[in-house]
Amino acid sequence: MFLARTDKRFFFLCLAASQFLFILFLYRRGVSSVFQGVFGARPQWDYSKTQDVYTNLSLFIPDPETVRTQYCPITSPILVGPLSIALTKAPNLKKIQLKNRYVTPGGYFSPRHCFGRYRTAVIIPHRNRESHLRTLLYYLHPFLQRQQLHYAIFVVHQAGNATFNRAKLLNIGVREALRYDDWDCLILHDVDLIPENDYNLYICDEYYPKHLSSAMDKFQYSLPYWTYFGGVSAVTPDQFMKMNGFPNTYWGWGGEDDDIAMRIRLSGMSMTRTPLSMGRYKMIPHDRDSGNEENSHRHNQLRSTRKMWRDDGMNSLDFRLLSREKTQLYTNITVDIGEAPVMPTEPSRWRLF
Ligand code: UD2
Ligand code: MN
Repeated sequence: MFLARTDKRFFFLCLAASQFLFILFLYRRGVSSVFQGVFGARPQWDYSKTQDVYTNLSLFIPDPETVRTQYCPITSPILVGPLSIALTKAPNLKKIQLKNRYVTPGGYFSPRHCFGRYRTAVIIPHRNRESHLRTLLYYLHPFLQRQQLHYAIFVVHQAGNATFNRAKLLNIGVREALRYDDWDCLILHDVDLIPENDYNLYICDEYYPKHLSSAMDKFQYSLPYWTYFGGVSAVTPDQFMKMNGFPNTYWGWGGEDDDIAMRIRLSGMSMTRTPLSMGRYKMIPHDRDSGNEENSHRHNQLRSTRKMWRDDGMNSLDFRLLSREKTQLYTNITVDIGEAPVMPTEPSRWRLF
């Protein structure tokens, strides 16, 4: 039967409306769920069923007789997905060491039965957060071992009481970490963020900087805004140098993450992200630290990123190294990074800082 012209119109209108509703239905859990729904990828993770982060690691106790002959598989066979995380009490260092017997001084690890396919350096900016650091080390070491990475952990410690400078510490961490090994991937990691899913691999995207902490509990497991790049990210040394590293001039809390997001674009790259379903993190609850007060210049600074990024970064990095020390669970780098300059009110003069 042929439909009358008005019936036809009504029919197509209904069809379009139902398709629109269907897309809205898929979209309610984020863009990645549309692809998963349509292309039949991995089902949503069930975060009510979690496993201990040390599960199965004992399967990889090295046999002294065995000689490594092969690379580890591309995807580690012992990943478990959602992990149990308890943030009540930070474990002591002794306990963490006992649980991670194959981590060598400096916080190094290399899979024993196969050659690690990826070389990853984790860099953590730090001051006065010892209990957070212990919690992170407790969860991160087994997490990285499950992924069968060749890795090391570097903690960059800002000495003194001057205003904190997260991005400058990360620049220093990169420069220092590259003295130790030829890393494929640099993971820039807040001390208080614990990954909840071990399929969130700590390896880099071949082409673009990657944001790993796409879904944090403090933002109800969604992105606070589209260009957000705070928390945990992964860049190759080449990508890092291409954007001249991070800015050195953001003293105190805020703004540096948005500057980083802008320099990615300004240097001709884009940003990739772990899908929200996997990029989940718990942040250890905390108040704002003293010495890390809000940076009141950040909005003005962000207006001049376009002019500044080529001059402010790895090529202008200067600091005083106070010590390099290999502790059992990480390499500690203590630095004097100076003090926040008194900012002139005229933004065109900021180039001098
Ligand atoms: C958010 C971002 C963070 C950064 C910051 C603004 C999240 C989860 N993270 O963190 O990436 O963009 O805003 O600067 O949204 N730290 C110390 N000692 C201090 C102060 C800071 O170790 O006294 C380090 C530590 O690694 C910490 C990080 O700096 O995780 C960021 O500082 P924060 O945790 O106080 O700021 P937060 O949670 O708002
Ligand atoms: Mn925090």
